[in-house]
Amino acid sequence: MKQLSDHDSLYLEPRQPVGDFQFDADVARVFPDMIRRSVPGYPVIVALLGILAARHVQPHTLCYDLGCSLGAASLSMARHIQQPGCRIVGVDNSSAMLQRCREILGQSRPRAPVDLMCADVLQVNIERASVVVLNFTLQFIDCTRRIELLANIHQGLVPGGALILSEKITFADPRQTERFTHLHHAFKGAEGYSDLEISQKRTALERVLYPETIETHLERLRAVGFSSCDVWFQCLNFMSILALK
Ligand code: GEK
Repeated sequence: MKQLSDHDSLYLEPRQPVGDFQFDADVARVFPDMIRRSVPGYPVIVALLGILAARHVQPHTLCYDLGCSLGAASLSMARHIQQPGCRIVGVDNSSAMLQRCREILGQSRPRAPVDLMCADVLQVNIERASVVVLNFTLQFIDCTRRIELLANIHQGLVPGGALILSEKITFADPRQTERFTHLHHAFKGAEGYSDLEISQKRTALERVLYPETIETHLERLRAVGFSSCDVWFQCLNFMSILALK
């Protein structure tokens, strides 16, 4: 069986200049290793996502995994969902990520069917959804368009449906942002990334990933109509919210 993921050494050598981060074939090849060593708590979030999804999924509905990358959240949902007639829809706008996702799904034979779509999440029509997952995807969407995406998700959810939103976050107090950023970099160092790798990756993400505060996320979710919104996971400057329609 083909190895699940290569070791991430993409930013090991000096880059001049450091270009913007892209979800290309090189990233797809190392992605599981990259995200596990970069996002503290990622394996816990993915494991719990499936359990949360199973709690809120309704029979004969769709579960969306928006920005599905290699399908980790889709597979976690497929592992736990018991309701009849459910399909999972994985959406990503990177063909390289989806190609690798297809290979992984082919090897995993998920219990619930997973359909993949190569599309911009802003263009997808969400319908008959009982669960929608945005696992570290909203942070890559233009801030001015985030409300439109969340409103589209809310209208496409059935009553009682759930959105699971995981994001890198910032804090109203810049000293707290600095403290947690420092700790996050220490986490990456402990995971084997060098100072150069950490700083080049940070530069690559600067114009691509825009974190917001927990308060901004909660206010926007309430503004589009979610009735109950709670943070269910936080580790340093990463968190996940469960929002119910
Ligand atoms: C996981 N959820 O492993 N439309 C569609 N896809 C997009 C868009 C967009 N506008 N912008 C970014 N993406 C996954 C991890 S990674 C998070 C998600 C990270 C896609 C992008 O191609 C990438 O695959 C994913 O969102 C973000 O649970 O790398 O930090």
